[in-house]
Amino acid sequence: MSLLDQLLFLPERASTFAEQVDQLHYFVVLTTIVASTAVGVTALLLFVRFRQRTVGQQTVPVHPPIWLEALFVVVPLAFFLVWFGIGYRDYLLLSTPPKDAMDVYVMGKQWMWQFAYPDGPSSVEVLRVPKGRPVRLLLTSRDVIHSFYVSQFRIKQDALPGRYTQTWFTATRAGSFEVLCTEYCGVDHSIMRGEVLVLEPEEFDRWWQGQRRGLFARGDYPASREAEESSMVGQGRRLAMELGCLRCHSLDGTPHIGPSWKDLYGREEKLESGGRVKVDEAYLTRSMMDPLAEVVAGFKPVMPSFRGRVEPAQAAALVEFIKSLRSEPFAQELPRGER
Ligand code: HEC
Ligand SMILES: [Cu+2]
Repeated sequence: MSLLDQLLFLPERASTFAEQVDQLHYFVVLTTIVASTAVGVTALLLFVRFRQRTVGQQTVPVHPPIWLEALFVVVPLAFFLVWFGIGYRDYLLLSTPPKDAMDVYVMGKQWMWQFAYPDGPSSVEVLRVPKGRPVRLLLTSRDVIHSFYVSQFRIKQDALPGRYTQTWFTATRAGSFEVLCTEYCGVDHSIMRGEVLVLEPEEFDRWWQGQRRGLFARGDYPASREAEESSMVGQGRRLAMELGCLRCHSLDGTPHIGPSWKDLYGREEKLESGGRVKVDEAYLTRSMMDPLAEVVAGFKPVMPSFRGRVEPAQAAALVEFIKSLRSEPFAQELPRGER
C-alpha cells in the first residue's frame, strides 16, 4: 500500500485508528477509480461503435431490459452502503473512548493549544502522552471554533466555545507529531500549531513522577509547585466556593436548592421534560452554561447561567471537582501507580 500512500500523499500512521481510516480511504478511492475508468472506457467504445456512418442517419431507440437497469442501481448503491457500514463502525469506535483512557483537557484559543491533566501539570503547546495507552481528549475553546487535528493519528475534532467535545487515540509510535487547527479562526490560524510528544511508557512515567515530585525543578520541566497548584480538583473546589455554587449544591448527597454533586458523574439524570441524560463532561458543562436547557426533575429552574463568567479552564476544573466526588472510584487509570 505504500504506492497508494505516496499517490495520495498520506502522512505516516501513528495511531491505532490510522490503519482503519486508511483502509476505508483506499477502498473508496480504488473502487471509484475502477468504476470511473470503466464508465469512461465504455463511453469511448460506444462513441466509436455507434458513430454516424452516413449523413442523416437516425439513432435507433434503445430499450434496456429491467434487470439491466436494476443492476445499474443496485451495484453502486451496494458500494455506498458498504462504505457507510464500515464508516459507521469506525465512527462508533472513534466516538467511544475506552473506560481506562487517560484524560487530558485541551483548550484552543486564538492562537494556541493548552493542555491540562486532571491530576497533574498543564502545559502550553506540547502534549506529552505515553505510547500504547489510550488517551481521551476533552476539547473546548475560549473564543471561537477551532479544530484539533493530528494527521498521523487520523483524528480531527472541533473545539467549541462553552461546550466540551471528545475524541481519543492510542499512539503506536514514539515521536513528535504536529497539531494543526483545521477551522479558520482568525489571522494567525495558520500558525496555530501544537505538538503531541509520544513518549515510551517508562519515559512518560518518569516525566510524570518528576512533575509530581518536583525532581525537575529547573530546566525543561515546570516546577512541581506549579503542578500542585494547577491540580484541577483543587482548583475546582476553590472555584465552587468562590462562585457560590455551594450555596445551592451540597457535596454530601443531600439535595438542597440544586441536586447534590455527590456521585453525580456517570449516573443517568431524569429531566423535568421527561427525558434522561447521561452525566458526562459535556452535560456538566452544559449545566453551567445553559442550566435551563436541561432542568433536573424535581428541581426549580433557578440556577443562573455561568456563561461568560466561567472560563473554559475553570469549567474544566469544576467538572473534575464534581467527578472527584464519587464514593467508588471509577475505572480510570491515570498513569500507572499514581492512584
Ligand atoms: C441559585 C442556586 C444555584 C447556584 C448558585 C448554582 N446552581 Fe447549579 N443547579 C441549581 C438547580 C436548582 C439545579 C437543578 C435544575 C437545573 O438543572 O437547572 C442545578 C443543576 C446543576 C447541575 C446539574 C445537576 C444534575 O443533577 O444533573 C450542575 C452540574 C450544576 N448545577 C453546576 C453548578 C455549578 C458548577 C455552579 C457554580 C458555578 C452552580 N451549579 C451554581 C441551582 C444552583
Ligand atoms: Cu484555531
